[in-house]
Amino acid sequence: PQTIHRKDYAAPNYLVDTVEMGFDLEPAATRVATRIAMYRNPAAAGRDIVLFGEELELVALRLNGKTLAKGDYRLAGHVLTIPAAPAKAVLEIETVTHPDRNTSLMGLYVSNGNFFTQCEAEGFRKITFFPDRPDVMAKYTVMLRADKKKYPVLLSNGNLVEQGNLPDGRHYAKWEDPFKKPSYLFALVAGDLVCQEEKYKLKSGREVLLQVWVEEGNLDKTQHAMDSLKNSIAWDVDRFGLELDLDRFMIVAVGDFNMGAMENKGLNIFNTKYVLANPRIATDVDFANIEAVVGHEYFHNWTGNRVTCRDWFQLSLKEGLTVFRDQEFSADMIGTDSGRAVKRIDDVRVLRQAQFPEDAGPMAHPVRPDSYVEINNFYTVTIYEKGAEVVRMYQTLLGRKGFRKGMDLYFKRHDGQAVTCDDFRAAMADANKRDLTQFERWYSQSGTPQVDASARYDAKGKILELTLEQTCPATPGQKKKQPFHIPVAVGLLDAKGRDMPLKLEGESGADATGTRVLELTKARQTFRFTGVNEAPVPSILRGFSAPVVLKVDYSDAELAFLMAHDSDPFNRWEAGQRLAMRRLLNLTVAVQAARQSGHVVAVDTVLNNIEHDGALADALRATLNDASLDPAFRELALTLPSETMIAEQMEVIDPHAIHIARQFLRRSLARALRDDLLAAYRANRVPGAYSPDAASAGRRALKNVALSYLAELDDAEALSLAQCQDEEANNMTDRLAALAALLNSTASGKSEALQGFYDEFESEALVIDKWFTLQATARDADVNTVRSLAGHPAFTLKNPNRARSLIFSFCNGNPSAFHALDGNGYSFWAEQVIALNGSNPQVAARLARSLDRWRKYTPALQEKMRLALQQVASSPNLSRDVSEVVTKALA
Ligand code: B3K
Ligand code: ZN
Repeated sequence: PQTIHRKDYAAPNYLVDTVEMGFDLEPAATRVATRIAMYRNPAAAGRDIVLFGEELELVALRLNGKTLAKGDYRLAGHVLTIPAAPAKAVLEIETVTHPDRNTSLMGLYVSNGNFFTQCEAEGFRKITFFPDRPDVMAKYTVMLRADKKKYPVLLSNGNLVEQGNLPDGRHYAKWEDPFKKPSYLFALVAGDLVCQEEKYKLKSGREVLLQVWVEEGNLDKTQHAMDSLKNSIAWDVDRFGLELDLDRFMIVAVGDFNMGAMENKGLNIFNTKYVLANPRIATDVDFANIEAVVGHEYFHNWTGNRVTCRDWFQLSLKEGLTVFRDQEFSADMIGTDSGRAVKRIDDVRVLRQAQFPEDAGPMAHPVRPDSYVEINNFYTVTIYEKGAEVVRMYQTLLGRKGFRKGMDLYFKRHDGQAVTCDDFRAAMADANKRDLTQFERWYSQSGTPQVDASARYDAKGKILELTLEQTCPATPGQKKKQPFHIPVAVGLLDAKGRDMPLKLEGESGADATGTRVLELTKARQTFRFTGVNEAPVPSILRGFSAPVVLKVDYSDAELAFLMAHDSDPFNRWEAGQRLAMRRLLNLTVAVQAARQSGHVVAVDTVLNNIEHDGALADALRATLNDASLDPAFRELALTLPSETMIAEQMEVIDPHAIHIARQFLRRSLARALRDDLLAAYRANRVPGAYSPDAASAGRRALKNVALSYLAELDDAEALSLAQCQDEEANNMTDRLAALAALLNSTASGKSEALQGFYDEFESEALVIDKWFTLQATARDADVNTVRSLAGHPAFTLKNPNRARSLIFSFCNGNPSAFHALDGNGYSFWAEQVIALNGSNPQVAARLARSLDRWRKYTPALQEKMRLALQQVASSPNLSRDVSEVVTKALA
């Protein structure tokens, strides 16, 4: 397959004014008539019209009214070229597609009998031939025709301008989108759906119609999405002065969907997982995710749709920015400072768990990549989450007000345009009269920078010298890196744990107490704080002010001190994680040593004999019992770094040793904190009707983490707590937590509990997904468990949510079982990747990434992983998607 390079970007030869489309919707063969009014682009040299089309039957092609004969155009692969075309060209194209055979879920497809589209990134070309690239923006008018009984609802972008009946029981609807848009934002939906709708008054006084469309029977699950939409609309006005520009805004839920959701103009299409919720079927996390994703897609209306990307290398221009916006939205919805901090910690956990490994592996790429084979492989945590961190750094450097000025200038300059990440950076720089030249490296250099910090206190001179040194590891295609522009937020704590005044040498004026943002721009820099009256404990990278790995030599005592006192909640949490990580790594090494000396059976005894760890338990107890702390924060503090996170800290990954070590630490903490955990469990029951608000969710989270620790002890009291909770719970959060605790214990009656759960929720697909995940990630699950679940009548690879619930959950969420020494996990993985490759390349390529880090594992596992990768690489009919992933992994 061919590699596409950013440096080869060329403006399109022709631009498009208007697009008129007519659809005759039939599952087996849908006829599409398209009329494109084009004109030669003065900014381009070429005179050929270049269109893309995939898996289409071309029925007719006319240029300015004249039918084109075979010799008048060239069709090579997916590219249709009309050479030396006139300056103004009206193209009429008739194509036929086969939605019912479309298992890739790109372009026009059928899900549960209804029609849906997904066009980003390059799905529009599966509907018609078109200059399907984001820098071609046009106005669309769409006529939908279909059987009225089967498809009573016909939706597309923009406003409904006409509808009526046709002969033979058919009907039509005509939609007009008043805004120019790139083809990737086109959408249609046709089917038997119902909606919850509301008229909503904007701040400006204009009234808009909001609708959430679902299948009949799901109307009891739309309220939260509707509330989230209204909150999003209000928030974007308050925070960024951005108002909804349409009279009508629709969200539609679909059960078969490759990703989370899609921001089609005025017609957002969502995975049911991010729309449907009520206390019976959705967890607190589901409720929070729905709010975030509804917000995310809505915010795209400005950041992505009104201002879009010039080319797909600029994807983070809209995604990084929009993730940043949804993160801020969710934080503001919680409203409290501690809530904001909890949200920040959650986001950083995702970054570390998923993006740091990506940045250190074979698929590492800059936030603005230089090349790709398949663009769908670049909807990554780097583009999204690291991209959001990059946007956040502007705000950290410029302040909230300065950031807002930059946003205002960005829209003033670029509304209605397709632009680049450089344009965004220029708006931030110009609006604030700042030089952000060096900041560009966050877009062009891949890899996670490391910052080494060391402090030296001069008691005589009352000076604290803080030296920061940055490096960045080599990544594919990038051996040497230049220094980044890194905002490092720091504070200094006195012996009582209070923030000290901060004044850098040579500065005049009042001292700022609290936090200050240092700008690290060189490879090594020393910052000298003056008037520091006692030796402080520095708190560095507060709020995680940059996406870097911070190395500091803290003693255990200093970490415990920061855990107890830091005014910055992020670093307070971070100190606890550092302390826990230290223990976990020591324990892992001890497990390996014990194994080597033949003590396989006596690992526990060996671990019990290594220095007994009171410090961590004491620090966690203090946090657990500190009623002044937000329960949600205490839950995060009590949660140990995941096995994946521990793995990333090791030179050579030994998943089994990690698992044993972490389990050991969980058990010993449970023993040490038993009474406190029981007390926390009891104190944090939430009485009364269920509400997903952050405060209640935080209490449930703390209660349930306490339960999961207690269940490690396998004693009668803990198990009966879980059993009671399973029986009495009035919501899915508590149900699942209880069931997980039981499954991971030695309690009897597990299979009855699972069966009962299944029977109760058989008709709720999203809950059955949870049922599969629960079993795939259970502690005693192995590849045979998963194989037999894959044979369950409710399992199908064709539905992405279901495939993810079982296969992905096992391969990515149960490391010690997946990496079984016999390599059976890897053979299973290879089979599934190959099976998915045939039906849905995008989802297959996601699964293919589970072996990204194979070179970091123990030699025995490495070899087995390499064989599995090769098996996939050499299988026939490999999609571009999967091929790119495994080729890069093996390179
Ligand atoms: N923009 C879409 C993602 C499309 C993915 C295409 N493979 C969802 C989002 O980020 O909002
Ligand atoms: Zn997005």
